[in-house]
Amino acid sequence: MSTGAKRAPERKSKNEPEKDGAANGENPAANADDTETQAPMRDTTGTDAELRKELLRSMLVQRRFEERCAEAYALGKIGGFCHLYIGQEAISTGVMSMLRPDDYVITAYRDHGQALARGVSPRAIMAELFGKSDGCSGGKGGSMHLFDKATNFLGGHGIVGGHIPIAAGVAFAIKYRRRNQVCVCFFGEAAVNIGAFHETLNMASLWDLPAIFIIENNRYGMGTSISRSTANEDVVVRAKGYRMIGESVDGQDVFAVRECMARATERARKEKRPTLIEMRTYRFMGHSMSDAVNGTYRTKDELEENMKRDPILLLHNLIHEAGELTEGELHKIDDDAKAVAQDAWDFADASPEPAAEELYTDILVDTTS
Ligand SMILES: Cc1ncc(C[n+]2csc(CCOP(=O)(O)OP(=O)(O)O)c2C)c(N)n1
Repeated sequence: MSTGAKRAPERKSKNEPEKDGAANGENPAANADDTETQAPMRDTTGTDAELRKELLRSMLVQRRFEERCAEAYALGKIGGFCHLYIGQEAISTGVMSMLRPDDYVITAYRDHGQALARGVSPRAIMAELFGKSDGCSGGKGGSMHLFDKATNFLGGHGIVGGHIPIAAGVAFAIKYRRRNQVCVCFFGEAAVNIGAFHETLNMASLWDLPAIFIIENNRYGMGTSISRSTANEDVVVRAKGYRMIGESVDGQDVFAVRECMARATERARKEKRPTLIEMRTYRFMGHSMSDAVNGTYRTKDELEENMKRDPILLLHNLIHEAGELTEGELHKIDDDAKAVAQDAWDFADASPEPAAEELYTDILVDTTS
């Protein structure tokens, strides 16, 4: 199986999560070199071979789906903005694997992988990207606005940080109704400088809300590196300002993601306490489909070095070395993932355009009367 990346080297531990999980203001990741040094990936989350296979399948579906998105974009089948998640799949897969179906998920515009991992239909996602009527948002939202009521997937939001307060509202509703669901909110590291992030963390802590705030730190906001935009690169230390537990984990390691999520969901369900988690990752593509892959803001060498820690490759190697699946079985999972993407493409292609009257539905003001 080729994911476009090379085999991951063994790494020594440089950034173990803090023992008690509390942010202490000294996150060693903050000033890490371009490529992190990490302990070899170990499964400490109690998965069995079947679940590990499922985690790999989930990540591969996202990868193969988005490779087809890039192709469809080049062919003009997808228009508007389109941000690929390639390289970050261990986060979506690891997080969703620890949630219940009745939990809530809300995210920013880099949302295809998260929607797929959450269980939104690949057909409905691709149709949405193609702007077709069978899309999960009726073909009117596009890439950045995937919604799905059945899986409690609340978007897909284009304004950086704009959805973070909504997550607190959802968590408030959970608590008000005396339920024990959680609301997971994903955003990039650039959003931690937005005022709404700080206001939300303050209220989530003050009101003991069952929210889990996940910073996907891929180190760049469009073409601006975190070191040029953020006075304190230790993004998770912000939790301390709001008397909240903060953790920083290796986002390329699906088991590290799962472990951290186990603690955060328990805290949210039992104690109704929020958590801020930094998941350290890297995006393998440009910011959006209109950017070059590495651009002028990062070097090809940096990109290639980080691709050695392709999350899919790390899990593939672990499963292979444990002898759980043969090369042939691993290929089969990949072929199946490609078939899912092809099926979604065919479905989206055949789906009709939204009717012209749809211009007047799903809007706040009724202009028809
Ligand atoms: C309030 C606001 N300001 C600026 C933009 C333009 N913009 C779109 S994406 C982006 C970078 C965001 O980076 P990050 O939050 O780290 O997420 P990533 O793209 O890395 O996933 C910016 C500045 C926007 N959409 N919203």
